[in-house]
Amino acid sequence: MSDASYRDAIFSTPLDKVARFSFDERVVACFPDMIRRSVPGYGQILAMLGPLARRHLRHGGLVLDLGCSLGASGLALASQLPVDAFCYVGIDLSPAMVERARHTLSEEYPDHNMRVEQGDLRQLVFPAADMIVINFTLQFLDPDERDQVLKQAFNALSTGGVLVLSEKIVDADEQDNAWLVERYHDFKRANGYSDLEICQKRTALENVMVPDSLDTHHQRLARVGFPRSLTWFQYLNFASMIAFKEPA
Ligand code: GEK
Repeated sequence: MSDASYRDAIFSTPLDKVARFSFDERVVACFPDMIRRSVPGYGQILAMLGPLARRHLRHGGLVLDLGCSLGASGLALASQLPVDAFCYVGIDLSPAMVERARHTLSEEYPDHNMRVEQGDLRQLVFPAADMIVINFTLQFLDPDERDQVLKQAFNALSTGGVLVLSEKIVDADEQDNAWLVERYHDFKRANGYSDLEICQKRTALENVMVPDSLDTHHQRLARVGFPRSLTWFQYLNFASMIAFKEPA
């Protein structure tokens, strides 16, 4: 596959039947463009990973990136931290994502200790880590499977370690939620998506991506063992949280 990142035009023509969204070769080819134009705050969240690692990672500690796609978190960390500051392991279910992520990381940062493995984070035995990043991936798991994955993340973290969890969210208040969704569609239009693309993508993601409210997230984080968590970033209906595994 070529290294070029194409413009996302997957839903630009009318489709008789909109298929369920999947992370296949077509999506991989335009993924950097798609996520940048579809996720408010994506770049800002990535840009904060360096400062968060500087604050919470011990020297040379492991950053585990679950649902890493093309390894954007690894690239962001490598652009900000020296070679010996951290190790990075990315995990993703999609073989097409993994293949391309491996290629990009080794091309762009050959001297950093970063690798990507194909795997299902619902079945993974998590390695011990100092920082775990789950950016926009928990939302793709069945809601019943989310506790178990976060419990594993909690168990895998060293004391003093942190989980960074970024997600699309729903607002519990129906009126506020509707307003946020409308402004999100404005955000997508401003980034060049047509009404047809917005509508067809929405259909494709129905039942594939099921967002929770911020309250549900923080309650889940507490339930699996994190004594403290907070929302450090929100842009419309997209948010990033940090959960701390502190000494008892
Ligand atoms: C980024 N974090 O660029 N196990 C492992 N991976 C999975 C699973 C699973 N069970 N289910 C879905 N995925 C990235 C962006 S994208 C978000 C994450 C989006 C993977 C899936 O293959 C895809 O690569 C990723 O989760 C979600 O910072 O596309 O909105």
